[in-house]
Amino acid sequence: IGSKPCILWYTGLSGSGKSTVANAVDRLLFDKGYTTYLLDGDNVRHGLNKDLGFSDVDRVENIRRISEVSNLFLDAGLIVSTAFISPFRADRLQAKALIGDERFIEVFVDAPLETCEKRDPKGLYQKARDGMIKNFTGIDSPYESPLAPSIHLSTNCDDIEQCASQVVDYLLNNQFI
Ligand code: GGZ
Repeated sequence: IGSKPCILWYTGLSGSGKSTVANAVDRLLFDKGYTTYLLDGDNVRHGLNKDLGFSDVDRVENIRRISEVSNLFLDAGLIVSTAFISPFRADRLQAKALIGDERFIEVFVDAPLETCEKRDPKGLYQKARDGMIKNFTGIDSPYESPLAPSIHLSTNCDDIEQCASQVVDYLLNNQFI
């Protein structure tokens, strides 16, 4: 069924729940009959961007390519979701400028660093604390929180289903779906 193409740009720390929420939202949209596509580390950093690491320069390029690819999917008429840390405000602004203000929905997946560090599903925070991973976001590489996100989710207060329905409600209320 028809939707107004838009991009849900999830941003937040590693372990904040970006991919989990984005997948839950995609499932809800799919069940309603919408055509969606989700870009995340699994399908982008292992393929298109496998030449990139986690230096500032590489993260900027990571986000630039993701913005361009998202824009192509938007042209195809899909509801696109991207789930990357995207730690730099300037890069998110650039993505927004490329994609267009009216169809760029910034979703801040907010959880305190302590919470993310406690979750540590892949043990990466521990490795970063032990100095085995350098430039880890939140530890020795910055995360610049959105100042005025379209949607602000708190994954330490609300569960995944509650967060996902906040996103779907936003899409409904703003006539994207
Ligand atoms: C941050 C890192 C790093 C460093 C590997 N810093 O929890 P994850 O594992 O699955 O999500 C993190 C993912 C971040 O990739 P992004 O493409 O989203 O980052 S960015 O937008 O900043 O370009 C984490 C893993 O990769 N990871 N090393 N140093 N996260």
